[in-house]
Amino acid sequence: MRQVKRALPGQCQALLVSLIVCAALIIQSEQQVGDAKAQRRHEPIEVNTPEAANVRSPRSVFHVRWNPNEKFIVESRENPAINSSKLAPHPRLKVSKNTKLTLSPKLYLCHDKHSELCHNKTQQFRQRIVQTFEKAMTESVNESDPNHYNVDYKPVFGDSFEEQYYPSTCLVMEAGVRVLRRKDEPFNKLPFGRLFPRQKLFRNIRNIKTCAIVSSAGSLAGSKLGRFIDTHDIVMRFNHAPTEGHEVDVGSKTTIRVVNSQVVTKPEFDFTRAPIFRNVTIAAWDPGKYNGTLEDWLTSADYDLFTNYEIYRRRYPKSRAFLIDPHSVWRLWQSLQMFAGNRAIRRNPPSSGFIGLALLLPHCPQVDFVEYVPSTRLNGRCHYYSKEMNSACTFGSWHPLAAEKLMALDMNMAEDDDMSVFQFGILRIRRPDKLLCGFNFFGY
Ligand code: NCC
Repeated sequence: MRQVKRALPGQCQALLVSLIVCAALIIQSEQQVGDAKAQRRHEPIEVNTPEAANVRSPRSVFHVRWNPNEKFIVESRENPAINSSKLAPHPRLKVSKNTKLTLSPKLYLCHDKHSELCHNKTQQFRQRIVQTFEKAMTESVNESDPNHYNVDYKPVFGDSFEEQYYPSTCLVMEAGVRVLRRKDEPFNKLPFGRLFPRQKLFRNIRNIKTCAIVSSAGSLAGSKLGRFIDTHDIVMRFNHAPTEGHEVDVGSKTTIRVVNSQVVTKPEFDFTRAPIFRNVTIAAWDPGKYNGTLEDWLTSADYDLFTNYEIYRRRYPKSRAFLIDPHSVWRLWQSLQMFAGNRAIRRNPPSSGFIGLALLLPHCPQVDFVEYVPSTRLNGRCHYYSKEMNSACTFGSWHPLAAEKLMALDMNMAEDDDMSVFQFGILRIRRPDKLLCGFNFFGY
């Protein structure tokens, strides 16, 4: 859980009362669930290093302090990440950085989860990863944030909080990330809206027990997590990330692909014909502007995904291809900013990975997010399917990726907690109990 400190003006007293009731409910609920993880968060980290002495017991990952004596593990250079004449100039590329990994993750690798040495190595690795995310967050906003999307964020509660406790999973759920439906305005009046499938996003939702989200991170290479991934009822992948030739590491089952509008639009991805986009559910997204209407979006999407979406849907009328509601993408951004509290996050949409998590969580009691928060397999590669070395893909340069991953880490409920995340690469997120959430911050 997260803690935000601000001043409290008088007009919010009623709100405060409901907050206190809710906080009591939350605490009670947590106790009922017997959440051992929450307890562990309040215990001091037992790491036998000088740095560890400086680290306060974290209430959330945001409360682990950056230690200025520790060498920052990622070097940044301002070269573009991709140098391809095929790609149109776009702000996403302009701010990309080529970053080189200088940490040696292998030093922290271990498997004996019962040994103290392994426990300590894992805690040290966690610390370095969290510090890197923290540093990336503080660097991210001022230097190169042109506010391309006209983000005009006003904190939902203004400066009205003394203290606020709210589980991160609830914040994600309340963003209500969703796909557009035929009945949604203005699509109910437009011929384009009739292209949306009548079916729901997932079939037989009651039978869904476990879901895997497979990040495209380079650290999946050599992981041998394929069999584990394939045991899940739903497997989510991103963009054009392949399974063929990588089955041992990433599995072969795909239920849904979340694809960004570049992938839908650019000829090199061949969205309307490539086999990789067939016989799976597709959830395509484009952010539009922060306060833009859906009508605006239809004419000013970042990349015009509508044309290829229409071709695809007409060519395969039985397909399950959906468009994600861009308003819900920005609500997710707001959830992320609320989690970050008074630390401004980058004013660009979340990555497909985080959007995918928010889309899936309401449908799935347990989500295993694979190699999203990097494990000791971290190798500096951008993707498991390419040789490009670029740590910015992992630590963020354009999306508010560092904040996303800190928030995801805050949601982790894996049994072995840090061992699971940092040694095995699996972060487990449980859908929160309805009693725990229900604030409806966004009132949509
Ligand atoms: O790289 P990308 O992401 O397709 O990765 C999918 C999701 O996996 C997680 N990821 C990826 C690499 C890495 N080292 N660590 C990770 O955690 C992220 O959650 C990511 O969202 C995207 O989010 O859609 C993105 O798409 C690419 C690119 O458009 C597509 O791969 C198609 O080429 C973007 N790269 C560029 O625009 C240059 C990337 O910024 C975001």
